[in-house]
Amino acid sequence: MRLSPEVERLLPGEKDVAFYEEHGYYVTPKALPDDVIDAAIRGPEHHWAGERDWRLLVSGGFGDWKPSDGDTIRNSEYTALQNREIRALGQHAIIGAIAGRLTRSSEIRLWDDQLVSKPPSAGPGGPVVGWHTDSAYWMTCTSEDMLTAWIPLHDCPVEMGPVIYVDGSHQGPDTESMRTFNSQDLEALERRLIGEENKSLKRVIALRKGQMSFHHCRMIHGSDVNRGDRPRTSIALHLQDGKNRHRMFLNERGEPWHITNDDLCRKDANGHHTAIRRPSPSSGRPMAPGKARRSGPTGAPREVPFQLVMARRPPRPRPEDCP
Ligand SMILES: O=C(O)CCC(=O)C(=O)O
Repeated sequence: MRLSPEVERLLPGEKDVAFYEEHGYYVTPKALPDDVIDAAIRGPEHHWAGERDWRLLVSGGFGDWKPSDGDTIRNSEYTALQNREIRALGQHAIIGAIAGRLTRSSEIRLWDDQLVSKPPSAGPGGPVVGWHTDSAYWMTCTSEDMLTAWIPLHDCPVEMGPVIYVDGSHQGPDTESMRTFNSQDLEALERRLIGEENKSLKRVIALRKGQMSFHHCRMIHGSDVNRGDRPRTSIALHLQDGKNRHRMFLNERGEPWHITNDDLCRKDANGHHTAIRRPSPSSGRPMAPGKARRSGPTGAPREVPFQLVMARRPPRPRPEDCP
């Protein structure tokens, strides 16, 4: 896609890309116009009220806050596949263009998204997002270069609990098991996962409306209590670079790893999902972990890109759409 000169000016340059590669994050200037954010902000309200513009192919197994869950952190996944306002934001050209620059990739695809809203807390505690890495949840992905655009839907000063990064942690070891998004004891996690010696590497990413912050999939990150006077609402748009492929991954118990994307993504020409262990064409034995492939028409191994199946028909009309 050809970008306008205005968009081109907002893209990270070589110095910014080098910063991202070294530190694991990149904060944009104001890149999303106010009208784009203002249009998107209606999306969460529709979504939380149970309205859906498109239905997902699966109905459980992922974050999906409902009013009966109460006044806690609201974590709703795959909202861009279900809600037109959030999809419009996620499809804004500049997001993919920035992600493409940062990963030096000519192709960026949607992977997942999380609408995260933290209610304000006046008391001693309050909901937080536990220190974690995104890649720890994405074990069926081959790419080491997946990334997330964190997009608050309003000004997000420090007191509202924006995302916090541990500078450079994407280069560290042992981040594969940090599946602790839901852990509520930030301090205990910090002692265990970050350590006293790395405390000074924490970066609190306060943003103005229209700014975004991108982080590497192995980056350790979380967020603290919202001490503001209104909900802190953001979209974490998880993105995959062009080379990402599905792979078989077995957990500690030897069971195949499974995430919702495995159900939402394209199947092969025979209707088989590549996550299913099946005999290799040559040996009749199960394929080795990490080698899940399908055969092309000639029998040559062919990798299958992860590609979400998005409904293409127009969204359902809402009462406010009718004259
Ligand atoms: O919204 C937050 O506080 C955390 C979001 C997050 O985990 C992410 O952007 O990957």
